Amino acid sequence: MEVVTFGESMVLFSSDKNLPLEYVHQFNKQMAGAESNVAIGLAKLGHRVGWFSKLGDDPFGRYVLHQIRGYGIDISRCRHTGDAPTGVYFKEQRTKGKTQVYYYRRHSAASMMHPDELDEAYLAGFKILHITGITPALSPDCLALTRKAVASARKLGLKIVFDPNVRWKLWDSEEAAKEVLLELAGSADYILPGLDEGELLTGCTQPEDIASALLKPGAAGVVVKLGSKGAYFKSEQDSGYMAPFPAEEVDPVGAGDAFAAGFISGLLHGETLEQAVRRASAMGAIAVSVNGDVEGLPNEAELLDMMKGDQDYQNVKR
Ligand code: KDG
Repeated sequence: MEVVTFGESMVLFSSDKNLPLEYVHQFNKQMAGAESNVAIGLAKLGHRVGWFSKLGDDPFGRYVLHQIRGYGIDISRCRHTGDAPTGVYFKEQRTKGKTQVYYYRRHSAASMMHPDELDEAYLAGFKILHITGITPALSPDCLALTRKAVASARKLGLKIVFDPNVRWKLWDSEEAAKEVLLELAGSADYILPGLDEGELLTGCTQPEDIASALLKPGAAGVVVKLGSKGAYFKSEQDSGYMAPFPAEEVDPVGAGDAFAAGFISGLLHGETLEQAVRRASAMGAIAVSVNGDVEGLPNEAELLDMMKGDQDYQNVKR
């Protein structure tokens, strides 16, 4: 197996209408979750992936599980509980580009994941552990589980890819978020912050300074995601700006997860940091141009076609 990730996946209800939710009468049901988005992105590219969580013993839990299993992702370590429900959230789009989310996930089944339930022997079968800053924000036990998974991965020699994925609705304070996320960044091999997240973690405002501050001795690379402006990457040996792939933005949610999936896929293909960031950027561009977190994600052939076909693409190296 290649990549393992874990976290909360929820049922997402969204509307086709750009209206405040109090005026919406019909909702579309989808499945969402940052870590399962990454797992699905990777599985669609042909990688062998494991994802685990804790789901409620309810119809939504079964729905989430069926969806993820349907992509060929190993869900053998996923747990169920009758003590708490599967999390749910609603997405409100008032105008194009103005999206709000409303979570109904406090005390959800996933927030009850426990460090004692981590199967370390299972982790040993993977090359890469992907984690996000969402899981440690779910509960003290989820924080302990994340810490334990990171420690196990380091012991077992897995590479760790960390996406801070700050979700302010889940943290009590900026200090609490910063402390935990910096700790996790300090244990990761690859760190993929957005510009705002980089600023939160380092106090720096420029991508170059953020990357330098996060690139502790021993980390293999930092990639600062700059949205429609592309990305900045840095390792001990290499650094540069990656121009974005052209994309018409329909739904930005899930773009960071697609970016992470592309990046990890590049690592698994033995690509250089720059090449992996190019793959990541292409995935991000594809994700923003489709409504839904994962619906638009490509298979390997489609991704390569998209990357080849883009004549205007320029990689500006500095
Ligand atoms: O990155 C997309 C996620 O934000 C979405 O799928 C829901 O996992 C989610 C979260 O915690 O917001």
